[in-house]
Amino acid sequence: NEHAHSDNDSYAKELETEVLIVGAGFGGIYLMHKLRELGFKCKIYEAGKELGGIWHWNCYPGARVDTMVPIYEYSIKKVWKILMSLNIVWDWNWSVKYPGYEELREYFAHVEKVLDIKKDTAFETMVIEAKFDKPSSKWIVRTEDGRTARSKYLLLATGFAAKRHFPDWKGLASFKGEMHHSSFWPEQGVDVKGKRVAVIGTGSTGVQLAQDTSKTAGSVTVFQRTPNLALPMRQGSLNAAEQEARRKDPNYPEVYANRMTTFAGFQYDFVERNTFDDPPEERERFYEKLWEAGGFEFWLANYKDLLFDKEANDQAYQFWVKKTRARIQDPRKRDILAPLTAPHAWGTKRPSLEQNYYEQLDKPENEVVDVNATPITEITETGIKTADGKLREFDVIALATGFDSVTGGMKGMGLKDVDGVSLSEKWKNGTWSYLGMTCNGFPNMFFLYGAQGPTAFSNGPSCVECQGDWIVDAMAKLRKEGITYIDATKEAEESWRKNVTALSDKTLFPGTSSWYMGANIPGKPREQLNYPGGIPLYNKECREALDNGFAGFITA
Ligand code: N01
Repeated sequence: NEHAHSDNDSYAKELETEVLIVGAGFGGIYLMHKLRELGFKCKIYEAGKELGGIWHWNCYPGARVDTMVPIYEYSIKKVWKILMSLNIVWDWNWSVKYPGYEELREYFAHVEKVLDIKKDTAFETMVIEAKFDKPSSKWIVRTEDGRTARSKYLLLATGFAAKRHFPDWKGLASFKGEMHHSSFWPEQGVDVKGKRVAVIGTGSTGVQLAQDTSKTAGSVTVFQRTPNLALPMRQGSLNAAEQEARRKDPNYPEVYANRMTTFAGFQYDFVERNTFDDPPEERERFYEKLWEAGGFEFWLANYKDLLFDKEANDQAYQFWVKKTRARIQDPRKRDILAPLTAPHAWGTKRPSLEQNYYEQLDKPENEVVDVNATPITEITETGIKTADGKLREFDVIALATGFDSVTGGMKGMGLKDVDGVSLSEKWKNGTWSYLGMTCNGFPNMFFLYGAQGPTAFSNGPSCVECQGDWIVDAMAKLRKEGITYIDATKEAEESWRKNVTALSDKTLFPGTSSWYMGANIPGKPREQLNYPGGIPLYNKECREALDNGFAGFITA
């Protein structure tokens, strides 16, 4: 490794740096860029081979973002001081409203051209331990291949989906065909033409995988535990000239600024009316309008009580079920994919954006297996066995079984606090953080897009920029005030956890078994893992802590 990267000192066996960032996705890149502008010396350790985080890992068939561009991109505008010319990251034209992984990878290549991140990044560098050394007041970080980094600050930008989940089915390793987890799909792809494909799981990933592979596969069998209450994406192409013209508008940056004013960091927000404020015909017209607009509008631009009031929520479900059932001819599949009774409050699990998922699964060669009625009991050499004793044979099995989301990545990094206690021990019975960015006992460490931040309830880039700006401002303030040590207090953590829980308890989220609540991993504590108060309130709470002289922190 050292030899291969001799021109890049980020791979040094003993690395000394002011700031070590872990992860080179949206979050890590943003932090590096902003900190460099302020003169901080930064390095990134990244487990993958390229920039892009989840878009580096995700190359399963149909992988595509469910958030519309340009709000799913950086707001960064960079001035090259030496050349005195302006070079901007947002100067990028997309071909479609919801780009696929290939195009997102091109975007990250463009980001690299402008921001020059790779020269300070060590790829294929997996962190296995990080502990704070009290005498030197430095983080000592070890990598899988035996390198060590020492840094004043440790910033974690490892995302919420860094640890894959494989259910412990009997015989999982015995399958003789091709079997891949969605986030570890072979780069060269898998030829599914004419083949018998199984997709296990119907989260955002499973829906895209099934929809896409069914175009060419001989047959697709979806193993569904919970129906995805998916929404029509309404994909559309985008024109370069129009995008360029739009960017010339002096008000264009408002596109990004507006994200910080909405609950989920989108371009739209819940309306200021409750569901039953409107008479039935008007409500129907309103739902219809959201439905036609497509994307997440039916979720995030809906009535403001959608995620708070069970009866209001059921109105939305009834509309969804009527629209969706009309698209499925096979009565058995219709009942599995879109049951008349809501399986959970609508929108308390992440709805997928689909293009023709229901029509594809409706085709006679494809099958939907309800694994609640007949759970998977075993993976055999040739296929998947269910509780009714039936063995279905396959050439390819796609595991779209998700992640030990939000906390799994950070728990798996070997992080140790000032007393040598591991984060996985600290979080064994539940998650404690302060502001969703710091942890008591882990001084000079900040994380973003993780536990108890807006994370999964937010557009990724919006969350990253909101939290990233806070971290960068906090570090600048520490430097200005000559503070070299900062640690969240236990009390601050307790009250942040209470805050997150109280906000969550007002919503319908706790009543649904979802990865938002940690419920997808056997034995994982059930708790709200994301901050459910929306970006504006979150930002206000975090800014107050900063403006009030690092309230909730011990500094030295
Ligand atoms: O993972 P998931 P994902 N037996 O955890 C099922 C983002 N993302 O990779 O719902 C049978 O959502 C499980 O069933 P259930 C996005 O935020 C974005 O799809 O727990 N089934 C579920 O159906 C997303 O939410 C994009 O009952 C089992 C599925 O596996 C997040 O990442 C694309 C099982 C896992 O779904 C995670 O999405 C992809 C078992 N033992 C991902 N265990 C876009 O923007 C699990 N399942 C498009």
